[in-house]
Amino acid sequence: MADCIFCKIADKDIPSKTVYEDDEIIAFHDLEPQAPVHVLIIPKKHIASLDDLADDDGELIAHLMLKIKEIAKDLNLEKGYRLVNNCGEDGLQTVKHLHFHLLGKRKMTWPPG
Ligand code: IU
Repeated sequence: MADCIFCKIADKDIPSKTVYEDDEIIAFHDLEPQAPVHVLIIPKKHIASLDDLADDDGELIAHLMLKIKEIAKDLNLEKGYRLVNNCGEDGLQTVKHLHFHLLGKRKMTWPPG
């Protein structure tokens, strides 16, 4: 999508610190990390949010989820991590391209803000 910053990252029009990439997804370091490790995992295909997933996106999302545990392993998050998806206005989603935050290397707190 022309105006989408994460589509531009996926297309390499904007550089990112990529930690994993294949034909379907890309994972890169967040520009404003909220933990010592803060990586965003996105589908390359533009999907605005979790709410906008279509029934036939199942394989893509399963692929993305299964890669997250590999990425966590590659990033040495052996003590655990948090996976976050902010969806919509109340979820405080700021970038309207589906993404999952992978946060690690610090003890998280609960409940989230
Ligand atoms: P959110 O779930 O939509 O609130 O998160 C968007 C994230 O994208 C946020 O953590 C930003 O720091 C991050 N980000 C980025 O890494 N690079 C960018 O160019 C932009 C946002 I715009």
